[in-house]
Amino acid sequence: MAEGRLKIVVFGSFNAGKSSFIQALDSGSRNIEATSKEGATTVAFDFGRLQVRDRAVYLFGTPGQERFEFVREILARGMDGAIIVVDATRGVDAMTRHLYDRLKELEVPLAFMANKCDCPGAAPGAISRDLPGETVYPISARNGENVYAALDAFVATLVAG
Ligand SMILES: Nc1nc2c(ncn2[C@@H]2O[C@H](COP(=O)(O)OP(=O)(O)O)[C@@H](O)[C@H]2O)c(=O)[nH]1
Ligand SMILES: [Mg+2]
Repeated sequence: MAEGRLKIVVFGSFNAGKSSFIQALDSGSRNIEATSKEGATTVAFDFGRLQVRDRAVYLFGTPGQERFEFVREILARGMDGAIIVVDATRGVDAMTRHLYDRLKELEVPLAFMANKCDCPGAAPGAISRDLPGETVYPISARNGENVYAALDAFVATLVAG
């Protein structure tokens, strides 16, 4: 993207908290729904923006379901960084692993958000152990805890790199 702007695409399993994460960062964020020609399938994605470290950060939340691979590919074009949101009460599931493998192939800067850390069963440490060498930020998109700080830290790595 143009100088001063960052496109960050938010991935993760269905229900991990992608929409909530973007909502927590931009209260004016939009959840956009698109209905296919057949009328049956609704594809939803999110768009939010905010200022971080003098950068205009554009956040795109992708649909989590397997069948929306094509939407993820479109949204991922030209991204400066990728975030994978993981439900810390459920851990690294097959979908998370699949997204991680695909993003590793693209060699895009990547960070994980271990979400729902307000829940008693949340285990962000287990997520870190399952993803050796990766950065995992514990957050709660529900109460906003560490959400901005985590994005700020990730943006710092993008700006520095
Ligand atoms: N307790 C808790 N619930 C959350 C949190 N983030 C999201 N949720 C809930 O998890 C569900 C899925 O969240 P959503 O943002 O729609 O997930 P998405 O499918 O990844 O976009 C919703 O019921 C949210 O209210 C969190 O940090 N803590
Ligand atoms: Mg969503």
